Amino acid sequence: PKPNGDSTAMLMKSYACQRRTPLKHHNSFLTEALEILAQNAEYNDNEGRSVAFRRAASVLKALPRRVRSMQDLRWLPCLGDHSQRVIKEILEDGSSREVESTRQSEQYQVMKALTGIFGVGVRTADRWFREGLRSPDDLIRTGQQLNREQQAGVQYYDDLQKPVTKAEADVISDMVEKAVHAVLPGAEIQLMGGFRRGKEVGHDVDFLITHPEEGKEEGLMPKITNWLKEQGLLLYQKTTRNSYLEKMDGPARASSNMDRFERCFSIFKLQKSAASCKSSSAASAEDVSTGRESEGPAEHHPEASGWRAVRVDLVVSPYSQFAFATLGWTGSKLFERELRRWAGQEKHMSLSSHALYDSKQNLYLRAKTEEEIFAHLGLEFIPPSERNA
Ligand code: DGT
Ligand code: MG
Repeated sequence: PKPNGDSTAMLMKSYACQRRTPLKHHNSFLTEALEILAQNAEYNDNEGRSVAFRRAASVLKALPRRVRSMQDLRWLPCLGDHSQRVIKEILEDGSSREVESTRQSEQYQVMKALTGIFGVGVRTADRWFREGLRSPDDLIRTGQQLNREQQAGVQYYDDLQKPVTKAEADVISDMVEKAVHAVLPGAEIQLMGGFRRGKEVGHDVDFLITHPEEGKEEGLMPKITNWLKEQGLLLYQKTTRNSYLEKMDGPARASSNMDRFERCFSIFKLQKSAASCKSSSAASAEDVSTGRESEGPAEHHPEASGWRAVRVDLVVSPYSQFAFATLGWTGSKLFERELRRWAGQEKHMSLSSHALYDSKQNLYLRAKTEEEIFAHLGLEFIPPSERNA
């Protein structure tokens, strides 16, 4: 007879989109370690290795109990040799030498700091690292050429490093709702990303905006951003235009991870008194009333001012694509990746945030809800709170 734990392990499905992954789980002592190796592989431009570690971590997140021995892992999918070695060492010695030396390495720490700047990707960070640059301050000191996005990233670095709380996300939601309804009554706004999955903090706040009358959403983004600018609520924004055309982009492009909605990468100015009156000191509340926040971003001292900068992503979707956009913007990133892999490898379909294309039938499968998309894909519906793969 098999010990109790084996039955859950044997039933563990191999695609993350077939499993329920809660936000809080029992194995963060292992998943954090594996995710450091995944992150490091990303910094070294090794996507395959990175995904392998992330898939291994994700399987452990779905387990109903803490892993105590290698026996517990016997029947689990997605655990490669390397991940197993790391897990074994942590179970036996309390930590993994490879993980600890990665965590301590200069390259890992510098890449983390530099890619942590809004507008800086792995490639740019890696070039700067090889040129001897170590921190956002070094970029300013050495007079690096920065684009507008990176300038904002450096300028608001300290604020943007601080996690955004759910309370702050709720205040931003109210601001976005006000802006959208001022320029297009009847539009619908949905909080996306990590907060839709139940996270208590995030690195940004993501919103999806649509209107039940198809076509009404066209040209909406500039109106929203103009309204926000007039109210003095925007510190930075860059809008990219919607460039999705079904005929041209259709199946070939549908599986690509970047979507083509009208999208605004922005930085909001959030009054601290609004969201964090519980946690902020009386002194910072006073700063607001004495108008010290109007000193302007160039002299922004996060601790002293009455406001903070928050990264906000706005996406506008036509109503007919709203279900796909909702599914695509809820995450987690690994869950999304696994959905697309499942669609392609198991169903001969391509899924994007715009559409689902069935290559066998040569047609687009319509959907009004996320539930319908899971059904098209032959998957059991997984609610957002269990997509924390
Ligand atoms: P966070 O913000 O770090 O707390 O965590 P998330 O899960 O909110 O991650 P985030 O904000 O980077 O992205 C939210 C979700 O939106 C993510 O799970 C996948 C999706 N997403 C992000 N960027 C793109 C994109 O360019 N295209 C598509 N289709 N989806 C994206
Ligand atoms: Mg997010």
